[in-house]
Amino acid sequence: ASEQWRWQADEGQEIEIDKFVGIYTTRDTGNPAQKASDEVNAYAGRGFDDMLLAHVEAWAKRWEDTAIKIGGNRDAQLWANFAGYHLIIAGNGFDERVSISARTLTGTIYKGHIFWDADMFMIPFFIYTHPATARAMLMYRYHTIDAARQEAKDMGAKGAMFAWESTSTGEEMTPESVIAPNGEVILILSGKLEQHINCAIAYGVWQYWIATRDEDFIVNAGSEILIETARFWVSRVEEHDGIYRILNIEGPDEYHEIVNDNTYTNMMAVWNIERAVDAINYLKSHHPEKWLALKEKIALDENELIEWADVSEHMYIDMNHGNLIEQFDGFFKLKDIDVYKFEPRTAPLDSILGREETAASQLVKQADVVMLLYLLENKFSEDVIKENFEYYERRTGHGSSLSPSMYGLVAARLGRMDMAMRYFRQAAQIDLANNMGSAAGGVHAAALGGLWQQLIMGFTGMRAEEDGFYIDPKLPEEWDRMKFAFIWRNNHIDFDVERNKQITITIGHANEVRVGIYGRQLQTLRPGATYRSEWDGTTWRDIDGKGQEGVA
Ligand code: IFM
Repeated sequence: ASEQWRWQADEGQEIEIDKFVGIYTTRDTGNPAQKASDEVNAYAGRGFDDMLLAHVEAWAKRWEDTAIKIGGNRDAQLWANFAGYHLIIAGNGFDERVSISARTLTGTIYKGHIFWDADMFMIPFFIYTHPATARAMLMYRYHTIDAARQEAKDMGAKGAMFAWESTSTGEEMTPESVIAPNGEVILILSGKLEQHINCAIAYGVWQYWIATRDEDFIVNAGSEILIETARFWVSRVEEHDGIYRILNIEGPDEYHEIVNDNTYTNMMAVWNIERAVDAINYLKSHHPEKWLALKEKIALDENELIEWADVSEHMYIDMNHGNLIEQFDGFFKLKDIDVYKFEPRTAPLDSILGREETAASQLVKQADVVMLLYLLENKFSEDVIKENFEYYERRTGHGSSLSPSMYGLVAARLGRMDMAMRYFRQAAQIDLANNMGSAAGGVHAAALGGLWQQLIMGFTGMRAEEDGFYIDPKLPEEWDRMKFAFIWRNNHIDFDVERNKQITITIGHANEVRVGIYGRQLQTLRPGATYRSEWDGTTWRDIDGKGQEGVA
């Protein structure tokens, strides 16, 4: 679109031009030109200053629910702001037909395709800062579920298998191969094998449901996603001597393709089935007529649930290596490696070793077992978490931008603050210092979402559960304070953590919330009140409202 203006300019005269642009497409309305022009005229009538003010106010409101203030470390503050800003501008709570691609709209790598990056790494940020955007992203999955059902059918399976890389239709868009700089044709198997994306989508649905209690969503969309993805897993497993196995699969670690029983996938699949059962029970007890309608819509015979229970109970989970979890069957037989022996290095470890040697070694590309230690923390003892973290940390090359923040998060929960800070810096500098050399292709949005998760789920130790949420702040030594906010079930909650001193929690006016120090009982905190917890030298004391403002 171009326009020309002509006028007779007098010497010294100032001319100011305000340009208003409206964009609509036939996706939005039957007559996009008319709609765009009506909108432009309406805004132009308000004038530029008025619009600028509205824009500033909208940002201020958004920042109130998002901003994290870090005292004592200016760099960390800038990194947190950068992550929040980029995620905010990438999300669109008004459009359920799109989600956020791996590099947002800032670059062309991955061609705007949507990966598990959106559901596992970015959606948590939106759930707690702008639930409408999280909902729209999940509804994108719901609107593309027919393509996922077709994919499952084409594989001879039941239920729905979501695409590893998708666009507006939900069909599989992962390229089948790429040509390496040396001319070698490299097959890309992730489109066929990284089926753990189903669990990431289920995870997004469940986290959103826990944090928002959005009945309309769980009843009319979320349950169907949980059930159809669970159904896929039940038909995907193979039974061998009473044990269910998932063969020929790829977990998050993309250096090892076509493996058997990737523990991450097996355990998350069981989790997926269990949450689907929870959703069914919820529908049955709270919305029985909706349950009957859904059952009919997806032709689900309740006898299927007997098989679901059997698969959940008898899925193959490695228990042959003491506290250590084998990433997949045979992983421990691969050649051992210590990534620290290659430091300092500038090239990714898989290019130093070459593809074949990498695949034959225990070099891990990105958080795989370590993701489990975070996502399914309740399933493991502290010793199991520590031992596995240490084992995999020495064997992970962080060849994916999704990795450092997850290691940083688990390190923070374990109180390994120097290491947590090192990973936090590494994750933050992927775009800001181009430390992976790929920033020109666009911002690494999953790393930005991961950075937020490291801050909230890692450094402040937030754990969301069905009955309420827990916190357990452990701040790096150089930070004296961290202020942050998030939304829990419609309520804006402010936190002010003074390192090893005091936590102040101010509850918004919407409703009461159940909050606890991690490892202790949940307590009921009243709307509009302020509570505190003090550091006793080793741990946080129970949250105390007595004598505090707003609490009787
Ligand atoms: O989804 C990721 C994957 O886990 C690692 N390779 C890049 C993808 C897109 O960011």
